[in-house]
Amino acid sequence: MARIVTWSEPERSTKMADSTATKHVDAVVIGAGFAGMYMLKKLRDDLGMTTQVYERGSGVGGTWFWNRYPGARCDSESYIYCFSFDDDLLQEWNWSGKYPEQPEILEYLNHVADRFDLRSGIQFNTSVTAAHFNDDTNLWEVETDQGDRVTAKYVVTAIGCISTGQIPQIPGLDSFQGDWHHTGAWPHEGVDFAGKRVAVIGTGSSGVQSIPVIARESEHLTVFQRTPQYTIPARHENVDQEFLKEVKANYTEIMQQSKVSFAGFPVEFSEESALEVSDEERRAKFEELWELGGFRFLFQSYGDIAVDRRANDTASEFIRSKIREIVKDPDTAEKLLPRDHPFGSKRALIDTNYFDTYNRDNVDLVDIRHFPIEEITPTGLRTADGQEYEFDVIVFATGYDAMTGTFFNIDLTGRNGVALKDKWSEGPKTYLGIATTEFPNLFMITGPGSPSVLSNMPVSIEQHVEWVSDFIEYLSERDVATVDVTPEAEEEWVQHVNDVAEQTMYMLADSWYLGANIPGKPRVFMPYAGGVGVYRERCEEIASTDYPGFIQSEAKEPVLAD
Ligand code: NA7
Repeated sequence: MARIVTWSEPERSTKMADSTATKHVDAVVIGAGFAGMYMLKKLRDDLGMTTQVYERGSGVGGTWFWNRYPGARCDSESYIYCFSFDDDLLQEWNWSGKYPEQPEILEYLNHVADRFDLRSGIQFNTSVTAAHFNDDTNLWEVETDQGDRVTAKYVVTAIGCISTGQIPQIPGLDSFQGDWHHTGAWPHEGVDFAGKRVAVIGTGSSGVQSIPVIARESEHLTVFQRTPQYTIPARHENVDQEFLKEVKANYTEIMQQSKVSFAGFPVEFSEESALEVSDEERRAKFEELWELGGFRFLFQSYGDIAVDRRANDTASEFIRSKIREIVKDPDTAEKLLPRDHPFGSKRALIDTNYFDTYNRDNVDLVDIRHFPIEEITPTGLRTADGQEYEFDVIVFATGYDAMTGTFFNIDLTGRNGVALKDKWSEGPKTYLGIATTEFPNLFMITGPGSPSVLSNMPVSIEQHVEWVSDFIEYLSERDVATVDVTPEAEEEWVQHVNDVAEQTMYMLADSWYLGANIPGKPRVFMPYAGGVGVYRERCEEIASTDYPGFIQSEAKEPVLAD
């Protein structure tokens, strides 16, 4: 079992609510990141429902509240990594970074919270610990770690897809005399690396973003790499103000294009085949996109690199050639070459000076694929080949129990006391990634089975929030007591999610998309790879035909708990 990172803050409130008092609201929303904030606005302000949001952090922001590690930034360009529901908001906010850094995104979300008076609807420093559906009252009974007891007709989970950090179960961590941190629970005051010997374990997004910065700030950095990565230069810079002006003049169309696109970005995907052009032509295109930087390399090179192994090999080999070109020491370059999975089968990465960092004198790379870390010692760590390393700080960039981990941290039970953890023991099962059988009136924002992590998140979040709030409005107008997913609809959707994934490269890597990073987690592809636009169309069709796949039960007199 992996160790789960405990998320806490020194300023966390110790005040407990009066545990005997139960209040009632129409809806409880869990989480105050992009999803919970917009859900609050829709339910409270647009539908006029009584709504309570609980948020474990002391501020809004979700992922962007917690991920304060050096170099943390978004891989979507800033002009498209934002809400689109309010034209004035779109026009008034000015991004400074092309790829927004964590502080700037958090500032944006705080601005949104102020602008729509969202803080008044959120109880901070509060984790929801349990939510039980009561079959007699048709209400959810929600409990928090601050002693709150609340009943609600609806529960909406806005808990994030990548929000439960994992630290591998390596013996000895408690004996380590230096400091250690997980990238997703980074101290607010920052970490001073000056003069320190630092280890970074993990080379996913968080590792690739933080390694170049920590290398600059520390005396010495050792990177422990299990799987080498394909990563494309981001070519980060300040936002071009002329470009921003043009974006603002065309925001409606840009946002509309994103909503119907494949991945939530306003770009055309290439439909050309990598196998139908000459080697010179292909190389020239790869070079051009490598220079332009960002996800263009994935989206705008050749359509078949995501689905055809031979086409993919051409891109994978190009990136390996770039690594050999950039990294001066041939042994280090060799260790950095990704060979065991195709490009794009794990989360695609973009970086700022990642491979260059290995040319620094104060940086070493240790390949732990064959000799894993065996023990954390009081002074550092030891690998399975007997090598001992000494550190002042260890950074765990070791990822998350993605998509389901945060659900399982809540004692969530549905009809007849069925636990979500049991229901999903062989992998998450949902209808549209929004609802799951036996859990009536519970809606998930970007749950497993929706495009979520395969897309530009704010676009997917907005689509879910709007779909769910439209559905709640529809149910309220008809005085429906409970809405349940039919087992057939769920089965059919789960099958569809699997069928689509089978046609992609995603099945060819040990990734967190498949739960492969968590020992014992069922190997099931969790997000929906069919594309944002196709998915939206399906959701809209369901909404416009009285929600097939859902059973709407007759209203009965609401019975409030004592
Ligand atoms: P990721 O992408 O899950 O990366 C975690 C990294 O940690 C990855 O390189 C893992 O190697 C490595 N890892 C995990 N467990 C171990 C153990 N036991 N020993 C050694 N190395 C290990 O998490 P990130 O935080 O970087 O990114 C999460 C998402 O946030 C990202 O995809 C974006 O969507 C934003 P592995 O590849 O599993 O061999």
